[in-house]
Amino acid sequence: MTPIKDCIINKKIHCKPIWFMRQAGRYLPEFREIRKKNQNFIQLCLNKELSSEITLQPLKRFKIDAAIIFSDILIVPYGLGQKVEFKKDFGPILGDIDLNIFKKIEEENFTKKLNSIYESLKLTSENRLLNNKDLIGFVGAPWTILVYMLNKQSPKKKITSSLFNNEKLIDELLILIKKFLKIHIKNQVKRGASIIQIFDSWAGLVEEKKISKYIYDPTLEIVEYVKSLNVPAICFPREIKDYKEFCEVTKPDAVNIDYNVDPKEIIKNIKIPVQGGLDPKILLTDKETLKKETLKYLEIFKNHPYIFNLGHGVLPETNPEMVEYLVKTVKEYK
Ligand code: 1CP
Repeated sequence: MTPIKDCIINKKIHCKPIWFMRQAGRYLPEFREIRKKNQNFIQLCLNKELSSEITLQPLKRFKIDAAIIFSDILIVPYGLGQKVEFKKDFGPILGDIDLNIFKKIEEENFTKKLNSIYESLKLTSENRLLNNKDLIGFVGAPWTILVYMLNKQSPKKKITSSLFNNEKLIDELLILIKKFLKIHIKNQVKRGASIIQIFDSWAGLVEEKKISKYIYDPTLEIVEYVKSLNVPAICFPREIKDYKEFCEVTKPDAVNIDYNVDPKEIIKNIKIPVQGGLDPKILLTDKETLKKETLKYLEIFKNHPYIFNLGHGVLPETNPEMVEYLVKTVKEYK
């Protein structure tokens, strides 16, 4: 059994496995080198050799316990037929919503369009660097995908409050999103993903009275689907107000906490395995601070199944040496 599965399934507390959200990406010079020559980000995700190479880059540098497939949560809207582009120094830009187009997409066309990603998973899972390590597949949670599809850009830049006025459109869209997220999950698992992480990066934006409709119900449905494939589901409901309630309702196998929550409160309230928490900005400070903050999480979760990770993705300004130091600190902790 891999160290992460040992933690999630057997609830082992003695080894603290480690991997990072956004562990492959712009902070690595070897990634920037490939990216420079591949301006179209979606096409890069769809290049199975390069995608597999990028997925393995962090494993060549660091003693981490998992690879996460190099792709993006917005590949699902792309597969559905919405235009998706990534503009330099701006982020994603999506095209208009056309339900008539989306409704015509069948499982077979969708799978064909994204087939290189599944091929990349297969290629990566066969690589010897993956020996006794997990290959993490992922999706965006239905709510976060809905936000990007309707807002057509990152809500960090701007969010229009009237976006959620058209309930009929939203209801239809949610059904389609859930259907295709499940297909994407199934395809990833078939080709070698051994864990599925569900990123709800914008969970914190939901109004309290809409939380069941937009977060709890659809997430539970996706978590149950992942479990039905015999693969663990890790949820990351970033900035959700109540992690305890979220875990009780959606029942993931493990939960990734964000850096705004107090880990001491989490340990009191949450029984399932926990992942993450450390503020990625700590990696921009110095080794002493990094060690102190890392040990804080390790001490708090000493007697709890805990997978070391961050409270959000590795920042592009991060020095890879700091990541290496963090891994060393976790691996040497007894
Ligand atoms: O070079 C570049 O400009 C591309 C930067 C980049 C990268 C490396 C983007 C654009 N996506 C990715 C890869 C990616 N995205 C991975 C690969 C695997 C790994 O972790 O190493 C994963 C898991 C994601 C997931 C993802 N994409 C999320 C969820 C996690 C999170 O960070 O909250 C989200 C929200 C996205 C959307 C996205 N993709 C890229 C950008 C710039 C954005 C927008 C982020 C925002 O709205 O602020």
